[in-house]
Amino acid sequence: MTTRIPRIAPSEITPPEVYFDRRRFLTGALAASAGAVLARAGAAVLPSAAGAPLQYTNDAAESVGALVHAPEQDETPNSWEQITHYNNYYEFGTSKSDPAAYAGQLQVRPWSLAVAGEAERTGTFALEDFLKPYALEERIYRFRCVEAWSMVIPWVGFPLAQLLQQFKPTSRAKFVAFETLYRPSQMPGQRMPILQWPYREGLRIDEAMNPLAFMVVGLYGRVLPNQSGAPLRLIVPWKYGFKSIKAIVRIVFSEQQPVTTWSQAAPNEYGFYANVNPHVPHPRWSQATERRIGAPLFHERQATLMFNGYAPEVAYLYKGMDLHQYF
Ligand SMILES: Nc1nc2c(c(=O)[nH]1)N[C@H]1C(S)=C(S)[C@@H](COP(=O)(O)O)O[C@H]1N2
Ligand SMILES: [Mo]
Repeated sequence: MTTRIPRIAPSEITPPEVYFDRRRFLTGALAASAGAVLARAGAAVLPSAAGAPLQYTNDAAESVGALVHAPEQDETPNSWEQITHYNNYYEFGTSKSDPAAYAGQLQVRPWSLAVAGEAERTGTFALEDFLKPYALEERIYRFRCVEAWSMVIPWVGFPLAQLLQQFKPTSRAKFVAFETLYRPSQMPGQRMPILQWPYREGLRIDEAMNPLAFMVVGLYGRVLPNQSGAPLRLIVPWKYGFKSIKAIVRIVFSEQQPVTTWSQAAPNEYGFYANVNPHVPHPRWSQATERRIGAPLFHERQATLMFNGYAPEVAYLYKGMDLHQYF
């Protein structure tokens, strides 16, 4: 059973302890009265200002709280400050502080998205129209970068599976590919040959249909800041972070496995599948453990979990595949 509870986002950036306390409070206080208010599905409204409060309709604990649970790891969400000041976003530079410093210059309005390829519905859509069909919800996911650091992040968005239901990929579609905006005038990293721009990623259709695959427009109940991938990014919590492409402008359904930026740059280091796997080392470093961002200095590294702790939800996707081959 799903109860939908309207959420009132805090009016300022709130420390995680307070934020999560308030959420528990709201759950109790509003559960009885609020059912009807946002019972209609869809009609996501995305304010244009980064950091503006978002409306969403669930409590994360009800949404996939159970799926997120991995008691062998610390599940305390990272702070807004940590999540938005330690980033990978090479369009703005290769250092972790570059995105927070330079992504503000990117104009994320107006924004349009193209959907193409093997689907019943295709076309180009203004962001506002594109988002209309979806009810936003919150998901608290572990996030694991291939560089062996990790965070816990409260995202706001909608399941990628719902997007597929809207555009109806045909039976020929085996993959879905995503492309980031290419706009060197506002993305200084794109003026340098760091990667082959635009950044591209992709999933198999059955991976995209998994309920954990998530399209993100918000963070901590607020509109996503630019450095986190505004206005729309992907989050695939059981895969290394580079699969979670930011600032998406194009989605293509295809029969062939799409070329992805990192596997093109270094095929021996970054595969198409890129499932988090502590047993398969990266050629230059182990994946057995990870550093949780914000952990106290000299704190022990924590063990990395198979599929980042989401094995019960996603292992079926890879039955019969040699996971050592599909790094
Ligand atoms: N367009 C684009 N998307 C991207 C990247 C990038 O450089 N450009 N970096 C990826 C990598 S390596 C990681 S770990 C995550 C980082 O997301 P975060 O900065 O929100 O933690 O974004 C991914 N998505
Ligand atoms: Mo990453």
